[in-house]
Order: sequence, then structure tokens, then C-alpha cells
Amino acid sequence: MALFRMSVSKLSETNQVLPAVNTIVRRGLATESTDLKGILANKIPKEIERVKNFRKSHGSTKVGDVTVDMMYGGMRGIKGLVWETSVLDPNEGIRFRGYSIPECQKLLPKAEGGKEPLPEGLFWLLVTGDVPTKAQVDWLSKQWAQRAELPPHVVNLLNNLPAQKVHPMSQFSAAVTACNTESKFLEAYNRGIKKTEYWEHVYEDSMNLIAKLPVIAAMIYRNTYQDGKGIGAIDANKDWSENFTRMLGFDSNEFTELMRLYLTIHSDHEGGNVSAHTVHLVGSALSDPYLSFGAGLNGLAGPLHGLANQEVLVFLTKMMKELGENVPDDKVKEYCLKTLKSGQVIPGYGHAVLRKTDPRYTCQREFAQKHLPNDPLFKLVAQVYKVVPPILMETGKVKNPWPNVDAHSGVLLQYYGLKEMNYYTVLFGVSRALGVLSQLIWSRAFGLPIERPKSMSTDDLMKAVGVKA
Ligand code: CMX
Repeated sequence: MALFRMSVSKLSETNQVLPAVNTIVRRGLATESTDLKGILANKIPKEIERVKNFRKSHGSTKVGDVTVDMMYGGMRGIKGLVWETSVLDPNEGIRFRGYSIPECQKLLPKAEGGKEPLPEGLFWLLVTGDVPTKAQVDWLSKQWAQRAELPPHVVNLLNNLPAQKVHPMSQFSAAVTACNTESKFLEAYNRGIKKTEYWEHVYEDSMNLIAKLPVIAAMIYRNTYQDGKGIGAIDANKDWSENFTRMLGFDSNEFTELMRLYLTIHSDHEGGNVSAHTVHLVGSALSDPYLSFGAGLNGLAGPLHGLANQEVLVFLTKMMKELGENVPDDKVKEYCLKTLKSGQVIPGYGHAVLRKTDPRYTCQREFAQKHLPNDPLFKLVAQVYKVVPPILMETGKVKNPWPNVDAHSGVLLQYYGLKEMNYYTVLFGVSRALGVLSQLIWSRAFGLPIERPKSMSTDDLMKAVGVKA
């Protein structure tokens, strides 16, 4: 409760440096109220009106072309989605509602004595477009603590899955999907509600789901790697990340700080990546947020997407085992070339959109430089950063030779004792919920229709571009 006593005027100084370019803040709607749903209810009609007017004046304006290569090439570069919560610049990296990662680290409220942003603040920013006060963030921590309880059948499901056989991500997606018995949206939809009310129920489901994710994730961790004993109770006086690390069984404050940073930066990466787009697509069929997010987790579990952070650690530890510590650069180079020759990718490097080092990598590197500068695995990560980009450039085909977020997260987790690599994507998933569910609220608020892009067969496509049979 002590946190709640802080004066709002003192805390609202975070709202004074606002360089954002595309946020709702600029239209003067920022408020210090902790009534998040009320704030949204105030913003939504104004945004709907803005979009309506925009579509009226520019509805048939062209924003790009589609080429044959784009259709065969994973739709790279096709502008086909609206995603409000974040935008990814190829050279600069992600901006959450207009704010870069360093800006978020500076502006978002911290825990008492902490230096890293609280993910609650990032969620508030994503969902409202406003940098929250500490009081608003504390309100979210309390809300999520209150909504965290799992339905008994989900506890049973997790306790009865053969945890040694079923990958943690499969356990995660199964548990999230089974939580849809709790869906307020589903209940309201079946009862019959107006389209304009959809977002309110999606909001409630999103808040409840985010609250439950650390409990589900901690149960998976304990069941899979430990004795399966209880994870302990949620403490309403602790923030979301601290409750999570305590339930995982860690009591280091520095690890909790890492998790606050980790859960903030993995949250959102605009709309076209596999997990975000999947949640968006499945949600457009009016599947409830539990089903939509469960589907997104299955996409996150792919090795070219979120599972890459597991793959990176496997890659690094194998390399260290084979080469030893403190080896010269040419040995690391040789090892990486061997990996490429065997037909494997260098995990943690490359990106479909980014063309520079991922700022999510950079901020984790800065954390490591501060807290674990002499860790041998961190030194190897830093060495790989030096060696791999020129090798990938030399292939002549890799469009982005620079590291992405997954190249750095594992080494930090290892250092603090979270050693089980095939658990890492679960942490990514917990964070990803903040972004995709914020957007899901807005997608239903805008009344976006079911997605249905046109597909073509090769024969039809050839015909369409004038190729003779
Ligand atoms: N190592 C080796 N080859 C790579 C590579 C890497 N790290 N990154 C790209 N390439 C290859 C591709 O496999 C492709 O080869 P082919 O033409 O023979 O199929 C070629 O370079 C061109 O690919 P691209 O246009 O540069 O990259 P894509 O947009 O197709 O793919 C990504 C992007 C991330 C899937 C790819 O870079 C990759 O596989 N990286 C390693 C896995 C990884 O780190 N994924 C995590 C991404 C972040 C996240 O989503 O979490």
C-alpha cells in the first residue's frame, strides 16, 4: 500500500518529456485516473471517428504494390495490416506508441529502488498511448494480482500433462486454450451483444489472461524441472514480475529487475510477425482472447521465431563445449562456418524487417555489461557479435546480418540460474501477451472484420500477369 501513497504530482513528472510522434497523448487525452477501462471508453469513440474520417477522405488511396516475389516470399513488405500499438523501423527498431526502448526505459515507472521499467507501464502505454503514472502502474499490479487465480481444471490439466515429454510451449498453449472456459467475451457473445460492446469483454479477458500467465508459466516450470511442488501464493503488494520470479522460485532482486526489462521488451514488434499476426487473425474470427493468444503461442514456438532464444543457447553451449573458453576469433568463425555449411541458420541473427542490430539486443547487452561483464558465456555472445555479421554478409543472401532479440536473452537467464533452455520461449510468450492483447482490444473496438486476403494458384497468377501457358 505504501506505493499508493506516493503523490500523483510527484509521479506525473514522467509525463513531461514526451517526444512521441504517433500517440494519442498528443491530442491531450492523458489522464491520471486509474480507471483504465473508463479511459479507453473515452478514447475509443474519438479514435473511431478519426479513422472513419480518414477512410472517408483516403479510403481508396494506394499505399503500395504487390509483386509476384512478395507473394512467394512470405509477403515481405506488403502493407496489409493496421497495428496501433507499435511500429518497427528497419534501421531504428521498435517504437512502442512512438517511444523507443531507451525512451521507455527512461519514462516508464520503476519499482521502488529499481532501474528497469515495469511491464505494467508498458501495457498501459500500449493500450492507451499514454505514459502512465506510478499510481496507474501500481493499480495494474494490484489488478493482475487479484485476477491471477487459475480455474481448477487448468491446474489439473497442467499437473496431469506428462511434463517430461510435452514441450513447455505445448503445455503453455494447452493451458491458455483451456482457460477459455473463463471467457467473458465468449459468454457475452453467446448471450448476444452489440458489436460496439465487444472491446469491453475483450478488455476483461485480456486483463484476466495477462494476470494468469505468470501462474501458468510458473506451474510449467516447477512441474517440468522441479519436484512439481506448489508455486506459492500471489502477493498483492508485489508487481507482476516480482510475483512471477518468486513463483518460479528465484529470490534475487537483480533477476527480478532483469525480468522487468525482459517482459517489457519482448511484448510487441508490430503486427506482421508470426505470433502477433496469428493472434490478430484468429481474433478476427471472433475467437475469444484465450483461443487467439493460444494460437499465437503455437506460432511463437517455431525455431525461426520465438524458439530461436532456445536455439541460441543450444548453439552457444555446444560451441563452448567443443572449443572451450576464451578461444580466438578465428576458431569461433570456423565453428560458425561449419554450422552454415551443415545447412543450419545461425540462430539469433537476421530479421525479416530489421536491417540493423535490434535495440532489444542492445539493451540486454547493456544490462550484461553492467551486471555480468566477466561471465564467460556473455564474452562468447560478444565475440559472436563481432564474428558473425561479416560471415553472414559474405553469403550474399542474408538481408540482415545483425543480431535480433533472441541472440542475447538466454545468456542473461543462464547467469541468474534459469538454465533450462527449452523453457525460454515461455518467458517470451508471457511478455508477448502485453502487445498482442492490447492490440486485440483496439481491433475489436474498431470493429475490424474477419481477415480474408485473396490467394491465387500459380496457374492463376501466371495468367494474371500475362504468362502464356
Ligand atoms: N543464418 C543463416 N542463414 C540465414 C540467416 C541466419 N541467421 N538469416 C537468414 N538467412 C538466410 C535465409 O535462410 C535465406 O536463405 P535461402 O534463400 O537459402 O532460403 C536467406 O538468408 C535470405 O533470408 P532473409 O531474407 O535475410 O531472411 P528472412 O526474412 O527470410 O528470415 C529470419 C528472417 C529471422 C527467419 C532469418 O533471418 C533466420 O532464420 N534467422 C535465424 C533464426 C532467428 O534468429 N529467428 C528469430 C527472429 C526474431 C524472432 O522472431 O524472435
